[in-house]
Amino acid sequence: MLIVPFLGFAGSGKTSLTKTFGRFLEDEGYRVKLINLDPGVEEIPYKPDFDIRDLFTISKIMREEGIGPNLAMLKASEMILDAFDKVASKMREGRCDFALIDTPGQLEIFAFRDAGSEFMRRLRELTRVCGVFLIGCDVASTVSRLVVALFVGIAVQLSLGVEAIIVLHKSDIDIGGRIRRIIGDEELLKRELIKETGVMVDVALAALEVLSRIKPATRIIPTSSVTLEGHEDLFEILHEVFCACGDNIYPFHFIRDFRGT
Ligand SMILES: Nc1nc2c(ncn2[C@@H]2O[C@H](COP(=O)(O)OP(=O)(O)OP(=O)(O)O)[C@@H](O)[C@H]2O)c(=O)[nH]1
Ligand SMILES: [Mg+2]
Repeated sequence: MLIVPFLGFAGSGKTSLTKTFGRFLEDEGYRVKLINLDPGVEEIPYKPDFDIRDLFTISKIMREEGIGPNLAMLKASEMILDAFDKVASKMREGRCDFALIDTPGQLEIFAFRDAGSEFMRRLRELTRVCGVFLIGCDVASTVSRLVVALFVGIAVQLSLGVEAIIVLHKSDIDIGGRIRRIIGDEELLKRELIKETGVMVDVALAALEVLSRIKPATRIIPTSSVTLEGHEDLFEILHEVFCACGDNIYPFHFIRDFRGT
């Protein structure tokens, strides 16, 4: 079994890609389990095999504890960790090739909290884990934002201790393919970045310097839950991980390089 957590900014398309990629895998003949770990979501467009909302929801925490949504989200991240054994036993039930995990809307409550990295550590003890980090084409309204999003994608992998394939999601709105050209060509990315003005450009340039050290190991796939672009490519990369006997797609050297060890 390969566990695939979908990670990304709020609204980046995690839930949609969990649904369409899950369906894609099933059509390829794989046994797939869909796990919803977002206690804040109102409606999900797929039938989950495990739904954290059966245990608690954000509105229930708010009501019972008399707290606001942000604090409730923080509490929820601990409660998700407490539910680990239930999630694990659901994944182990019957046969399963891919377990796709739809993570909470707010990236930070899962990716940058101890509970999130502990959850991932326990998942890795079960079997192989390879995340998918989504960058929605709608965040790439400026090149500096795109670079910062890429940087966050790497930071999330380091914080969670899990490798992830970065996808440029909602590729159907990348009319003319400008964003995918920029994201796939470091020189073009730099040229477009320095055309922009404002303080974000300096931040993005610094981020780009770090990224250029790790980017050779990173292939970014355009995906869309509308046109289904990229599902095959994503599958191929995950399939390599699925078939690898303990070898992962991305050598962990980039993490070592990043840490300078
Ligand atoms: N054009 C386009 N829109 C998409 C795509 N995938 C998702 N969306 C839209 O983006 C919005 C957010 O999608 P979700 O799948 O709910 O994203 P999410 O990351 O799960 O959102 P949260 O869990 O609330 O953070 C919805 O309006 C989707 O219809 C896509 O591939 N193309
Ligand atoms: Mg969602």
